[in-house]
Amino acid sequence: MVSAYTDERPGPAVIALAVVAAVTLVVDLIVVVQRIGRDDVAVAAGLPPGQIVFASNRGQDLDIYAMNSDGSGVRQLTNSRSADSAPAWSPDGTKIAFESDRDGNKEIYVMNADGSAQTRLTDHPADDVFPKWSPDGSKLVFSSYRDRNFEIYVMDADGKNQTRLTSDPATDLTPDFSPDGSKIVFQSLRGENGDIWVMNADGGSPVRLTQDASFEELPSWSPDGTKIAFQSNRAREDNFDVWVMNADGSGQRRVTRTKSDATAARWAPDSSRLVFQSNRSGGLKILVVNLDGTGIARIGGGSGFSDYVPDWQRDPSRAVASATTTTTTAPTTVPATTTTTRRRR
Ligand SMILES: [Ca+2]
Ligand SMILES: [Ca+2]
Ligand SMILES: [Ca+2]
Repeated sequence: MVSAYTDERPGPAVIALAVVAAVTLVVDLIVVVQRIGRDDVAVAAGLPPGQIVFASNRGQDLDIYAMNSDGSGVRQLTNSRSADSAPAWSPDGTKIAFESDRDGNKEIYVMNADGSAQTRLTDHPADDVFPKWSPDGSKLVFSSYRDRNFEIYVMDADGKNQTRLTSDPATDLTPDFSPDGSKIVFQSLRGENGDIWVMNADGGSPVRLTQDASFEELPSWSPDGTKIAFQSNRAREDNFDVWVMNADGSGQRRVTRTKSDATAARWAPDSSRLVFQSNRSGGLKILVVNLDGTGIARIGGGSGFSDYVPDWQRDPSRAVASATTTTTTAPTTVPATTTTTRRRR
């Protein structure tokens, strides 16, 4: 199963694999120790306001948290014994859509910004993943495997009228609306490797925006509508960086030049910079970067756990009222080393 943004859940223990995993972990730890000190980054300051919602394994498993854009006020929003991930702010900042396998397979859920009223929107045995809101908040676009390959679907924000927008045997994933609501950008493997495509909001007139033999994934449309961020390994095999292009596909340029993967980029509410995840300091951290690649800094985070898939609240006037600040506890799961499915050419 392709999952471009969450780690695979562990299967049954196999002794031989466990030995290999243990050796790999030791090697990884040595690499991490070597990197700490030379590859860490400053703590972010002076960023645009607004809450950043993200997934983290800092508790017992993968749950959804929110924090201020300076990393303060971390609050745990979900606490299920399952993997809750891919959180997405509603445009008005009052709700968060997310995916979870709490009911046996991945479904789309929505909750209030304080974590209350968690409600399932999809109900299908196949995986339903990666929700994103329409600009008016009336619809959610997501990916579903219900057709035996991933297709892009749209539904009303209450889960009604689930409608398929793509129809291609290739994997179609990770959609995101344009800010004017007229188009949807997504990643597709139609070209044998991942590329970024855009289509009309009704699924018509799909156009391929990237033409590179590497993997282009996880597109995110800027709030001002002019640009699309994505991740690509075209610069170096097996290392993903954040890239940005104009909304018509022109002007593709690399933003990050990190030693390890920089992935899952989303935009600051003023389109001035990007928030993304990177394992550059051992365990995934949430970082910010200016569009010209300068100003890389860390938001929140800590040692011994990973923070994933950030999404920046676009209406910062909607601060979350309930501020039950969580205490960071020792992790009980091994931090994932990457959230990007490795698919080699
Ligand atoms: Ca499902
Ligand atoms: Ca498909
Ligand atoms: Ca490509």
